[in-house]
Amino acid sequence: MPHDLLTEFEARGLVHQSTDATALRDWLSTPGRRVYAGFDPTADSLHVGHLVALMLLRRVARAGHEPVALVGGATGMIGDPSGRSEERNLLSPDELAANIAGVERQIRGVLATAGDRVHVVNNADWMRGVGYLEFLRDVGKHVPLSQMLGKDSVKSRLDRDGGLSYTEFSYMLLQAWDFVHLSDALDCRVQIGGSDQWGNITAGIELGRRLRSRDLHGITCPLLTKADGTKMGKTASGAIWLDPGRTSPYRFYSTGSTSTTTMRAAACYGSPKYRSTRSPPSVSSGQPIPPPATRKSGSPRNSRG
Ligand code: 485
Repeated sequence: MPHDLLTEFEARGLVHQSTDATALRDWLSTPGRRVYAGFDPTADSLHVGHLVALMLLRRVARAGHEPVALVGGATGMIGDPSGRSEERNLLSPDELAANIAGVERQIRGVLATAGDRVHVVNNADWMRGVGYLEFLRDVGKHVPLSQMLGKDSVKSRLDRDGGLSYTEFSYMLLQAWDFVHLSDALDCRVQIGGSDQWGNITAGIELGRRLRSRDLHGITCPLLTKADGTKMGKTASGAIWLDPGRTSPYRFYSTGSTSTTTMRAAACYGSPKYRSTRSPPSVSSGQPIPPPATRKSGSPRNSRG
């Protein structure tokens, strides 16, 4: 009997928004359900923000289900505008290939001990060879413009100088199609991601309903934030990479312990009782570590992004 994954995520403070909880629980009450999260190869290493999603995938396996990690070989060619204030530069084919290899290696590494029912897929495998006209007819035709314009990732950029290109605007269609494709190919009906992914996840859910009359589900987790509450990513002050050659283990733990989410995420690893039984890693020298900021709560559930 698998344990209730949604309840566990909630108890750990790892749910920011979700689709209908009753339907989700019902779907996850049967073992062996596939749950996916996607990772775009924007660098040759993942960073600590991605680790939160990878740990959720490990929990998916522990709960008796099958994690699906998607490497965005196709979406990485475009670049997700979600949570970004500026247009991205396109990566060269060589950069992309190196990034895909690095990201895939790390994903496999983190999920290596998550059991033998781990799936690692690359959306280039089903997007390569899809023609533009075919995509417009089969996918674009079923997505109302009003829905696309209503997404935060689009609205926030349209209001700014520079706006966003048609290419980045179209990104959500690719991710939406991935979800439908994975529901066809693997019967994968649950997608997880950070809170910035809600718009893309719900675009897939709506497409699944329109194209397949199928119920797809989504869960987002809070974004990893720094002690000052801002998003922890590839910032000017430097990302916290998973590649030990980029961020040493020493720096990883000393910086990570200033983040409440990292500590919560770290607590997720060891505890059977949904509570941390470990103290954060201690540092014997170097900069003193400021106390973590308290988490802001009260974010809405089930609202549209
Ligand atoms: O079908 C999919 C194709 C691509 C993606 C997801 C599903 C990637 C997604 N659009 C994305 O950009 N994710 C970010 C990334 O890859 O860096 C981060 C999110 C973060 C968390 C993490 O991936 O910003 O919230 O979801 C795993």
